Amino acid sequence: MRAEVNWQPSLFDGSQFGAGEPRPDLEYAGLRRIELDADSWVDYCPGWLGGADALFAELAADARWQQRTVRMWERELPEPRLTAGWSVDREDGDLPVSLSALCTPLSQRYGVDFDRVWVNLYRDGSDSVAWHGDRNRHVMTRPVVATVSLGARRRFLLRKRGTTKALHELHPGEGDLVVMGGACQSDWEHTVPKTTKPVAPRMSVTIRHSQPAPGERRLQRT
Ligand SMILES: O=C(O)CCC(=O)C(=O)O
Repeated sequence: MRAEVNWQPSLFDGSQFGAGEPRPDLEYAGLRRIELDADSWVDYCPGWLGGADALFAELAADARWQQRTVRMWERELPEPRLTAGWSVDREDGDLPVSLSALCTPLSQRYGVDFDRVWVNLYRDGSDSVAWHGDRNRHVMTRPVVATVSLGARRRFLLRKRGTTKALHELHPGEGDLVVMGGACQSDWEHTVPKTTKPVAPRMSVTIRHSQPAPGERRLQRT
C-alpha cells in the first residue's frame, strides 16, 4: 500500500541533518550511554544520520507499507502505524542500499550481524506503539536493537518491566540513533505514546539481528 503522509522536508532541511544522501556518522560523535541498570543500557547518538530527510522521502515513496493488525481484548485491530520490512532470508526483496548503509557500520560497532530491518511510520500523533519488549528476547539472551529516527521527534519512554512509571525519556527524530542492549528487551519495556499535540510524521528504522552475538546463547522459542 502507499503511505499517505503529510510531510514537509523543509521543516528539517537547512539543518546539518537535512538534505542529501543518508550519511551515518562513523565517529558516533555525541553518543552517550544510559546505563539503565547493571545489565541493560541504551546508547543515544543525536544526529547520527545526516541526510535523514532524503531517506524519509525514499522510504515513504518506495517501501512496501503494510497495515498490520494487533490482537487486543480478543479482537484484531489495525496497528496504529504502518510498517515495512526486509530480512535476508525471506522474500521481502533486496534491502535498499540506503538501509544496508546503516546496517554495516552498526554491525561493526556492536559486534552483531544486523540482518533485519523494519520501518515504522507514525503518520500523526494518534499513531503509536504500546509498552513492550521486542520478541527477539525469546530467542536470544541479549539482543541488540538499533533504531534510527527520521522526521519529527516523538517521545520514547523506558520503564522497568513489571512497573508502571517511565524512568527514562528520549525525543528521537531527525536522524538520531537509539540502540538498546544488554537485557533491555527482557528486563525493560519501551513505548512511543500517542500525543494530542500536532506532530509531523516520524519514521523509525528498526535494525535487528537474527543470530546471537558471539558468546551469547540462543534460547528455545516460547
Ligand atoms: O519507533 C520507535 O522508536 C520504537 C519502535 C519499536 O519499539 C518497535 O517497533 O518495536
